[in-house]
Amino acid sequence: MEPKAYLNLILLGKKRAGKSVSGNTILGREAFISRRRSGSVTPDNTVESGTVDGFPVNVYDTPGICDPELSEDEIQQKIENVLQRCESGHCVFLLVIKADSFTEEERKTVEKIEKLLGEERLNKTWILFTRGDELEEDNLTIQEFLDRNNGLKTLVEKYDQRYHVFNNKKKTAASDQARLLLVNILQRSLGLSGECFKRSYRPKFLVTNCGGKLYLSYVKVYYKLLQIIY
Ligand SMILES: Nc1nc2c(ncn2[C@@H]2O[C@H](COP(=O)(O)OP(=O)(O)OP(=O)(O)O)[C@@H](O)[C@H]2O)c(=O)[nH]1
Ligand SMILES: [Mg+2]
Repeated sequence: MEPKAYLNLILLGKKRAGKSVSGNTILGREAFISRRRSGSVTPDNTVESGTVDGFPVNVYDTPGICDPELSEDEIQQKIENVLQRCESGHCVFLLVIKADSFTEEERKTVEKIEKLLGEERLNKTWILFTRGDELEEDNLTIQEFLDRNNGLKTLVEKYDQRYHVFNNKKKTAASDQARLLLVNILQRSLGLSGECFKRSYRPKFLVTNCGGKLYLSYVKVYYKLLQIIY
């Protein structure tokens, strides 16, 4: 039976940014194909369904912007197709960017995606940084990393701090990472800050489980009751 409440997550970004592998982290399985060596992999839109901690999601993987194997027009067409297709449900767009230097090419890629998305969808867009493992290796928190990268810091500010970091190499923690992403998204979608949750809505026993299962269950209840996500 088609679940009543589900979330469409649409992965967009430059080629090799880590879209497919991030989709795998979200779904907790090898749903999308990726390749280690250079060269683009995802030639077409693909959708895979699953759950994050019991919460139903559809994950849309898309071809990378700047993919040399596809013309700009082809890529644009494919992305427009996916945007039309997914919007029968609640959508969150994930702009996948490597937590690395933000080159001019990357900046232009972001601009292209923003143009394709259009003003309204930008409010439902999150930046998903990949390569959290490399930040860890460099002993950098995401905040320290952003402080050293003006371009990305400005971008994150533009998105009103709607960002999340994935370490796609850490398969063992995939479900925790996916759950935290979803909690962040649902919390923001419901317009509830952590503080507001703590003070007004959350019964005392939930306070100690802020990022954990109970917290997500609680958000889920709200989600189901209110059906107001976007
Ligand atoms: N170290 C590290 N590597 C990552 C991470 N995420 C993705 N990668 C690597 O980046 C490469 C590209 O990942 P994909 O998921 O295939 O990238 P994509 O954006 O789907 O690429 P296209 O489909 O070609 O546009 C692969 O070698 C991944 O293993 C991460 O968090 N850490
Ligand atoms: Mg891919």
